[in-house]
Amino acid sequence: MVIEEITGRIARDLEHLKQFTATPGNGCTRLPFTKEARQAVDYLKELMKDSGLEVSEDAAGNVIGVLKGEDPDAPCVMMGSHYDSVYNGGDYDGIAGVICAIEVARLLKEEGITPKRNFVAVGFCDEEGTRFGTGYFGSGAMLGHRDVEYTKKFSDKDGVSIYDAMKEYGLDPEKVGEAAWEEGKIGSFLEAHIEQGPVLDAENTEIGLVDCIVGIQRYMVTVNGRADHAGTTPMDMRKDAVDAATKVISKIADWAREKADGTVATVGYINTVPGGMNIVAEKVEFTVDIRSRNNDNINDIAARIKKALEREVKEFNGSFEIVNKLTITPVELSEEMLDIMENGCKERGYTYKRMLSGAGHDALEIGQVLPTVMLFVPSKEGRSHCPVEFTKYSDFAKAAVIMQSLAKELLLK
Ligand code: HGY
Ligand code: MN
Ligand code: MN
Repeated sequence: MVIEEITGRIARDLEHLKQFTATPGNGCTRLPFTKEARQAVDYLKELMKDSGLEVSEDAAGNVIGVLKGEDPDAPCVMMGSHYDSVYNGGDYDGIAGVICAIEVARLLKEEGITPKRNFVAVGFCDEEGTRFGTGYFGSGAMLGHRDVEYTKKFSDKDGVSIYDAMKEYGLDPEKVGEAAWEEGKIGSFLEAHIEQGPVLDAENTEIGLVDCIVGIQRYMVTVNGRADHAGTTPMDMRKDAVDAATKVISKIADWAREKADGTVATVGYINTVPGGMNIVAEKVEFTVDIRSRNNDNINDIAARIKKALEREVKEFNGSFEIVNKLTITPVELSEEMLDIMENGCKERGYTYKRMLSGAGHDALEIGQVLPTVMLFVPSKEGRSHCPVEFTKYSDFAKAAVIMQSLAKELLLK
């Protein structure tokens, strides 16, 4: 199969998937357990079936296609990514990695490879954590890291819990534990993904070989003040949650700038309640997303945020809550598999570089416990998590070819 034909197939599939968004014309919004997720999953199932895979959907909402090996009980080679998106995101984040996995299965079959072990293509649900503020729900469930209590603990902006959203979607959240694979059944995990950053595009490099993924901690902070009249309440009588919260928020970026190792910190969401312009806010909610290759940096910034909150709320005898929504440590990826992919790039004359991933991925969750590797393709001007996100289809074809050669080596061992 020549690269142009592979490019054509990938283009056909990704173009078709673009329509499954809740915000047509304004990027991809495909949140877990929604109509758009259902539409995308149904299409992925069709593609997997047409590619001769054994198709299923698990108790967590992941979609799975199996290319049977001689010994189906041997630890499988799994490849995939997520089919959900952020609000108004791009058309390639996650979903392109799912299509690359299906393309690898197609290429293995067309080459007439009879694998010694199963090759499993997977589309994970809710990697982003956008709807419920968490992350890695599908891949976490597959590893047995998500239970019924977890599904009841987190809710979306409308107060719908993961538990209720799963029920509405047609899943039984009481059975989420059934999505877990028995220990030893997954031998390795491969993920192709857009870089979502500027490095490859700026350096005109075709392939990123990811050797490390940053750790992440995510928090939802609520600062409690007192609702008052904005006009009649003297400044020294206020319990002003916005004043306190913004004094803390304004320091977070500088605390990250002081660090090295790709340390970043983001306040992506701020909300005042009740949100009237002539009301001193009763409370302020804001999120914090802290990442670094060095876990000590993440812990240090989280500790400084808590300390600053204590100091600021003490000023007006207020209070705050800080809920941890995600804690995951940095992961070093498989040198052995990176070397195989590096040889694949050399054989095909693709330019490549080893690099850090500042974005979390299902590979971050799975890499905590299993041999894992990631491959990046360039993002135009490094833009992602926005409608202008763009990657050439021919780049995905290169990713599929490199990953297929890696998968083949692992499947014939
Ligand atoms: O947020 C991330 O790093 C990824 O896009 N889920
Ligand atoms: Mn993303
Ligand atoms: Mn992603």
